[in-house]
Amino acid sequence: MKSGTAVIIGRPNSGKSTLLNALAGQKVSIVSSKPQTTRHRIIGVLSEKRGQIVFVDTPGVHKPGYRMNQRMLGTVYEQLRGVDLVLHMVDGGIPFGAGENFVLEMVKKTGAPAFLLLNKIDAIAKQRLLPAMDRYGQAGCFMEILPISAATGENLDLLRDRIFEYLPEGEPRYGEDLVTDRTERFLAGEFIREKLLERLREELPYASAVMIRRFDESRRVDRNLVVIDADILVERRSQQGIVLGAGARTLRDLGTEARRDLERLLGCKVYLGLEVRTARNWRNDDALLDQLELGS
Ligand SMILES: Nc1nc2c(ncn2[C@@H]2O[C@H](COP(=O)(O)OP(=O)(O)O)[C@@H](O)[C@H]2O)c(=O)[nH]1
Ligand SMILES: [Mg+2]
Repeated sequence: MKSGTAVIIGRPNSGKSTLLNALAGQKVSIVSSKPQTTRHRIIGVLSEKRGQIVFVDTPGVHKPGYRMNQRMLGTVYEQLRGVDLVLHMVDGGIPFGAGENFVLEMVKKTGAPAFLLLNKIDAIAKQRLLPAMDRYGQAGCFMEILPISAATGENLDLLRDRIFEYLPEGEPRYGEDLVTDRTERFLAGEFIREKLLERLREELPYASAVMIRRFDESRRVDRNLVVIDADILVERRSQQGIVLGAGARTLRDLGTEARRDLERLLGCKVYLGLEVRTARNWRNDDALLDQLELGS
């Protein structure tokens, strides 16, 4: 049997989390059009007769400014140690540039076999594919260059086949039912944050976080109910108003949508209590970042 780890790296918004979910067959990593949606290392496990692939999703690679971004980039570097395969993902619609070169240099440094995944081919003109594939071919460090669509699933069967070819022989590391190693409590915070990101503009997505205060399963078996209390953290009082919206309607709608997703995730009823709280400078507060399980 084949068994190993494939780390997905790339710039923000290239489609890494969408790919992870598609390959894991379940939503484990949240997706949005906002950069910095993924702040953690998330795994998605694919188990088949021919073996097991542990996919690792990572925060997008970009220049670190805040302490949080430094810690996130640290997470990426850590994941690249001792991996069996690197999947460098790019948005096929964006021309090659300095940002992409930064990722390319990271890939080269790992010394592991690497694939280049040219994503979003559903949205780009076919005649732009070949030149883009050529450009990455020149880098000389990719075993495969594959055009894919994480969103529609195009070429993902081929991708799986190629990955299994390159993985070493070995025993599966996780049970075949395991899809991710993150706790339900952690995923709950992420699912709420996804709904928040969909509603927020500009700087606010970066300035907000979700902290789960209570994840109470005591009535899960007899009443089929999980009670979740969460704080939405923002950096300024004025941002609190934006999250609440007129008559607290934004927060209420967000809560309704998040609750539906959570009920699907947990397979039971969910009571969700949301509050908005100002935590100035939380992005530079190591104690808070620890509580949010953000890097180390
Ligand atoms: N058209 C198209 N959009 C995609 C594809 N994959 C991802 N996206 C979109 O690109 C945005 C960023 O996706 P996400 O997975 O969060 O990217 P990440 O930041 O690299 O994890 C989201 O709006 C996705 O819906 C794709 O194959 N085709
Ligand atoms: Mg992501």
